[in-house]
This record gives sequence, structure tokens and C-alpha cells, in this order.
Amino acid sequence: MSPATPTNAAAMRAMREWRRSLTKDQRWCILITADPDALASALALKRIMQARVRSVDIARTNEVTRPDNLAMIRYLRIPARQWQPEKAASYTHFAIVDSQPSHNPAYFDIPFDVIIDHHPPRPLPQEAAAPAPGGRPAENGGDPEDGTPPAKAAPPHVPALLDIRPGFGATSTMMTRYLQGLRISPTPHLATALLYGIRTDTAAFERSGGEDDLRAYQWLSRFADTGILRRIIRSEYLRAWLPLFSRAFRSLRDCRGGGVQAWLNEVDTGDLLVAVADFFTRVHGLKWVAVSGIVGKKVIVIFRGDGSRDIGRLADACFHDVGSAGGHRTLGRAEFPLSAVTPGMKPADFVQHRLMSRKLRPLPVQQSPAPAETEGDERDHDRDAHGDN
Ligand SMILES: [Mn+2]
Repeated sequence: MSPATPTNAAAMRAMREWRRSLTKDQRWCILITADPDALASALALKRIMQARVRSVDIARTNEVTRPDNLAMIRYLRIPARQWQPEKAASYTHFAIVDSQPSHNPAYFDIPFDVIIDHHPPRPLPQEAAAPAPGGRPAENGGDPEDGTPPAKAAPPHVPALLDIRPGFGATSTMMTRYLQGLRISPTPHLATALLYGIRTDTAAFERSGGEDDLRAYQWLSRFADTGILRRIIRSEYLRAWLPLFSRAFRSLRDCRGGGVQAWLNEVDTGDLLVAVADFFTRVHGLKWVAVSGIVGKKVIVIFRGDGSRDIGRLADACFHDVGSAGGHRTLGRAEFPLSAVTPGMKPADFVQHRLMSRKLRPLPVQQSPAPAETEGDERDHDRDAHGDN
């Protein structure tokens, strides 16, 4: 058994031992890349240690922009502040949850004493180059990020508690088991946070998640505030996006085969097109929807379908010759440069004309894969789930 994948009993022993070693003069900082799983895991770790140390702060290295994540932080009162590297000296100890020191250059130089994560183990760049004896195994290492300066040849800091178990669908599940093992009943807020962490990382058990995750979810349900959970789940849009919906409704046009299309003109990111397209999948009777707009110098078209036709093929048919286009049965995406729009034609008309008239290509030998859909910063963290997230 690799030391990187302890059994639950071994992990529990290590946790108890580490917890006993905590002292009242320690000032801890838990560092996270804030997404629901990381926020919840940090909250749980704080709960586990806070009575035994002087202070525990939670610091995030990213900006939180997704409405559900903002709602989670607000309704569950999660005290996550922006990480300020210049304040590092005010802490005596560091922990990282739902991520690893190798995941972000911001973490490279920090001597973590606690690492708890469910992503596959990945060594730091310098460890990959010259694995230290007794260091983390290097064979699983993804390629280290480029352009990061090699760390100084300081002896690697050995964490007191290292628990990396990729078998779990969420770090929140690991933290839930720690709470159970330590006989700590979570407050409604903590339980709700962990529930949402598991729910998000497993896509409500549609994408991943095993029996352990399900059992943790059930146990947490006894303590959680379902009203708050519902409010977080339903926080899908920001006030600032509403004018986009207005544009979408006004520009909505019927398309062949029970579809509709909307043109939003210039938007800040493709994520907004995705949010609007996803909204239309809630309308019964629309077989497919294409929501398009201009992001920078690119036109992006987001396709959503009910599965009655292969929407990825439709995306391919409409735009394969001007950019990248494709997808699968219910999701599709096309991107092409504004310069590909026929001269003299408005981009909106160009898109609409193609959506109305293009014929499917004979099944290509190999379907061109849809360009990866970026879901926004917070989820970009979930590297194992999608190229990531
Ligand atoms: Mn996670």
C-alpha cells in the first residue's frame, strides 16, 4: 500500500495524533482555491482544530465569482478571506485542503503541515526532477507547470498530516469521515457546506461519487439546513446578468426542428452564454437552443439539446468550416474568429443563416471534440474531473 493512500483507520490514527499535537500558541492558515468542496473542507478542518490552537484563518488564492459560490459563502457565513502572501509571516502553520502544493505556484514555497485532498497525487516541479527519498511518489506526476522558477534547494518540508485519497468523490467526504471518527456533530452550517461540496464535485452523483460519498451525504443530511441548501443551489444568476436575459428574450427566434436561437451580441465571457443557454433547457417544448455572442474577437455559439437529435453534429455542421465546432448529443459549442464572418454581413445574421440552413455532414470519421467549456475560475480547479475544471 502506498503511503499516499492510507486506509481509513490509518488516516484516522494520523488525524488523532496530529490533533493531539496542536498547541495554543499556533496560528494556522488554511489555504484553498475556493470552490464549494474546498470551502466546506476548510470549514470542517477549522472546526476540528480551532479549540486547540490560538487562531485559524481560511484564505483563498482565487476570486469568487460564481453565484452559487457567493451564495454559499454568504448564507453559511464562511470566513474566507483573500490570501495575502505578505501576511504569511503572521502564521506559524499552514494547511491545504482539496488541492496540493504542486497545483498552484502560489503554494510552492509554503511549508504545509497538513495536506488533505482527493485529487491524484502530483509532485512539486523540483520533486519531479529529482525525487527526494521518502518524498511523495513521482510516478503519477502530471507535468509541472511551465515557467515556474525552480524552488531553492531547501530540504522539503514534511507535512505532519498527509492524506491524499483519489478514491473519494470530494474532499468533503474525507472531512465528513474525520468528523465522524472524532465524534464531532457538525453545525447545520458546516453540514450544509459539506453537503454542497459533495454535491458539486460529484455533479449530484451524476459524474462521480461512490458509496463513501453517498454515505457521507446521507449522514450530513441529518444535520443540514435544507432551506439554505436550496437557496444556494438556486443561486444560478447574478443581478448583473439580467440585461443579458432581456437581450436573449428579445432576440429569440424559432429555428428548424423545434429549436430556438438567441443572439446576445458582446458579452464578457462564454460562461454567460452557457448560463443563458442552460436556462432555456428548462423550457418544455424547445428541442434545442443555440445562444451566441461575441467575446473579444471571437464568436461563440453554445448549443443545448434535449437529446432528440445529436446537437454536437449540428454544431459541427453549422460551423466546422470557420472554426472549432462539435460536442455530443445534448451539449455543443462552436467558436470562430469574427474575421470569418462573411464581409458585409452582421455576425448575428451570419450565425442565424447558418443555423437555419446548414446540412449535417456525413458522420465524420472522428467527431471534432468540442472546445472545452470553461466553467469559471472556481471550478477550473477540478483538474481530474475535466481538463480543468
Ligand atoms: Mn474537490
